[in-house]
This record gives sequence, C-alpha cells and structure tokens, in this order.
Amino acid sequence: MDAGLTPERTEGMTKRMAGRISRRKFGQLLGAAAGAAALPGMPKATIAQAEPEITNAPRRFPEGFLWGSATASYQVEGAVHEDGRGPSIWDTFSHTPGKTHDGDTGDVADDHYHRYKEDIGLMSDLGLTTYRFSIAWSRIFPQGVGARNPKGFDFYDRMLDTLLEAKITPYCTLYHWDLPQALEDKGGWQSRDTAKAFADYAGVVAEHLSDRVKYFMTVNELRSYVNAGYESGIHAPGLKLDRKGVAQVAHYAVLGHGLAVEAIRAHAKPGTKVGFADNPQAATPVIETPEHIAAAERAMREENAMYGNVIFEGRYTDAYLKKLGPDAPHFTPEEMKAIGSPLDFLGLNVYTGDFVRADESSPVGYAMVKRPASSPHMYSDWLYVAPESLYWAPKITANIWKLKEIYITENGCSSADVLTPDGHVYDSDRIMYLRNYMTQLHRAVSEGVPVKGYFLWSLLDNFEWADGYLKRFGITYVDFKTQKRTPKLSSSYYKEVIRRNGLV
Ligand code: BGP
Repeated sequence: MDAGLTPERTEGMTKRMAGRISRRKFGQLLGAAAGAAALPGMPKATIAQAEPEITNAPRRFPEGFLWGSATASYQVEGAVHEDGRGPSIWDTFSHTPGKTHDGDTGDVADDHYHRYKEDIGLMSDLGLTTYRFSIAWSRIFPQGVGARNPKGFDFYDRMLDTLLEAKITPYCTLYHWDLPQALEDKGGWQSRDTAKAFADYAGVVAEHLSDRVKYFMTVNELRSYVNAGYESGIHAPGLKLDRKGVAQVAHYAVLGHGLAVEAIRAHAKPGTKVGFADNPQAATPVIETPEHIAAAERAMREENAMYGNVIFEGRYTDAYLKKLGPDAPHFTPEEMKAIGSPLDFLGLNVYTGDFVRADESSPVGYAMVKRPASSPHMYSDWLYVAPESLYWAPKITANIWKLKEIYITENGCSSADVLTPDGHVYDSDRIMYLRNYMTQLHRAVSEGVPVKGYFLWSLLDNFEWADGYLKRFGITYVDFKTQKRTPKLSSSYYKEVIRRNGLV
C-alpha cells in the first residue's frame, strides 16, 4: 500500500478527478457545438488553417530587427595547437583533473576552426542576419603581449569573408574568458598589467578587423569570469580569493574594459561602434506595481554596482563602497574616467531573472526574493525560467543608464536533448522557453525599448565550460564523436520567427 495515500490525499484526488472529468466533458460538448455550426460538406475550421500573416501581423518586430546567434572561441573552435595559438587559462583548467564534467576539454570542441564554412551554411539556412563570435586572444598574441602571431588573424579573416559573402553582419567579442595562460602566470586579472595588455590587444584587433566588423564588444560577462574564476573557483583560473581580492579583480576587469574602449576608438575605422556584453543581475519586479518596479530599478543599480553600473555611471555607488569598507578596491580618478568611457550600445545576456520586492526597512529600499525550492528551471540547475526578465532587463537598463541601443547578446537554454532513432531532436521545452522569452522581448520592443537585435545562445551544442559537453544549449545538435550537425526542432522554430520577423 502506498503509505502516502492518506484519507485527505484520497479525497483531494477524487475532487481533482471529478474536476477533470467535468472539464473534459465540457470540451466534448464544445467540440460538438462547433461541428454542428460548420456547413455540411465543408472542412471544419482549425487554428492551423488560419493565415499566419494575418494572425501575427500585430506581433511583428520592427523592420531591420537583427536575428542572430552567438558562440565563443574556446567553446567552438578546437584546434588549440594549430597555427601558433598559445595556451589559454581554459586549456590549463580543463586539463586539470576534476575541474570539468568527465574531464572534458575544448581541444576539439565543435572543430569550428575547420568547419566554419559548414557552420555559416547552417546560419544561412536559418536566415540569420547577424552572428556574434569571439576572438581567441592567444591566437593573436600567443603570450598575451609582445610578438604577434602572423597566422593569428588568418582564421578570422577567412571566417569573416565567408560570413560577409553570406550577408551576415558580424558582431565581435574580444574577450570571452580565454585569457592567455602567460598572462595568468603573471597574475591574470589580479594584475593591473592585464587590463593594459587587454587594451593593447583590443586596439590591434580593432585596427585589423574594423574594415569588416562595425560592432565590437570588449568583454563578455564580467561577473562570470571574475566571480566564477577568482571567487568560487569553478571556472578558470580556479582561484578562491577573499573579498578584497575579488573586489580588486572586478576593478581591473572593468578597467580593462574601459582602456579597451579607448584603444578601439583610437585604432578602429570611423563609425565603429563599441559596447560590451553584460550579464547583470536581471532585477525583475516580483509584481508589476509602482513600488516593486521602483525597487527593481534600485536593485539593478546596486546589485550591478561593480560591473554595469560603474561602467555607465563612472563611479562606484556609495552603498557598494560602504558595504566593502576596508575591502573596497583601490582606484584613481583617471581609472574611473576610463571605466566610464561613453559606449555606443549595451549587450545583455539574459537567461534568468532575479525577483525583487520593495522593502522600506532596508537601507537600499529593496530586497531580493529568495527562490522557493519549487521554482522551475531548465536542464542547468541555475537556469530558472523567468521570461519577464527579457522585458524588464532591457527596459530598466535603458531607463536608468539612458541607453539608445541595446542587443540581447545571449538568450537560450540547456535541454536534455535526445537524438531519436528517426534522426531528430524534438526539443519542445527549448521551444517553450524561447517562445515565452521572445513574447516578453516583443512586449519591450513594442513599447519603444531600444532593443535592435537578438542573439540566440547557441548556434551549436558546444563546450559549456565546467559542464563540458553535458549541457547542450544549441539549436543544432552536435555529435561530438563524428562532428555531425543536426538542426533540432527549435531550429525550425527560430527559422520561422526570423521568416516572419515576429512571434510564432
Ligand atoms: C553564458 C556564457 C556562454 C554560455 C552560457 C551557458 O554565461 O556567456 O559562454 O556558456 O552562459 O552557460 P553555462 O555553460 O555556464 O551553463
């Protein structure tokens, strides 16, 4: 006997059954009524027969809205020993036993270095109008600084030429976490010299590529590589610094961004646009009322005081410095000026949201809502489902930081994808996730929030950092043994979104 089957539970089940039966019956009655209303001999009208153009006309995105996908060098390229590439911290970290799932490494990854043409073919099939990729710093400067590797640019030149032939606009990230190991050996982001080295590298790349690339992002997700890399140690370089150490690393990371902005402006062709891809704590009002919305705006500044906020306001908030006290970072007025360099756009990586409520008793005027254990998440346990975040993150950031141009530089999810015997991946949960998030994005754009494009993470299943090849985020399934690519059902979904330039 089921020990959990108490009298109360049995009674509840009976009630629910009764409810279900009556609802089903109600449905049958409705169906009969609809059938009766149809003209004899005429097929019954179904939703599937409705004209998509008509039903979705009011749910279109503005003309020229960019539809893209995003990848990152270490996650897709492979070819880690080819053409003079130097080692990065992710080579070292992934080859250290126990650091990644099953000891997976990016040695081969998606072999995109050799298969980029096939991958650009996939983008063309989807109808992508833009593509976000990142440069492996240690392909250009194998030691991080000093001698340039002449072959370093060849791959990116080839890839960009193919991309432009396919009429896909490139968006380039200069740092997606693969710091040259030689720089980590000299202190990595704990050293101010790394910020300077990053700026020098950024200037060189911008000078070389800005005839073909008009949009540069300095860094990807400061919070991730600072906190996961130097605080919890779950990402490369795997350090666990104290609070003071982490605050200083965060400062040198935003300084690196700021100096890189100056270097790009100094070396790139006129008209080049500069921004960065941020993953703010996406403060989302728990209920859409004025007091909770105001609380979420306050939270967006304070929770991101050391990243997005210091970049857009050029100063650390008083609350942030007060909270850190003697652990606050050392900084100079010149550094703060560089950090606050004006930007052309903000990239937002939005996967999940953090609910905020108004709290008059708190000195900052808000409280973060602790997630109940039942909160739904996708296959990655950190990826809580919060579609509203794709409305509120761009809306609030545009408002508080006075932004004119925003891109969703990453959004997507992991699913427990299975390749079925008929050779398909029916990732209906990913489609559900995307549909809900895009509906909220559409809501923002319809209200005039200046989001100009969307990049889905990711084009391909790839090396997902500490999760190795376990967590699949692609809309294309990759068999990592054969490198065979199979577009998933979500790929058909996204293709239709792009075709309509609207919600599906
Ligand atoms: C973002 C990163 C991506 C990608 C994605 C999935 O934070 O910018 O590179 O990895 O998250 O996250 P994860 O692989 O850590 O689960």
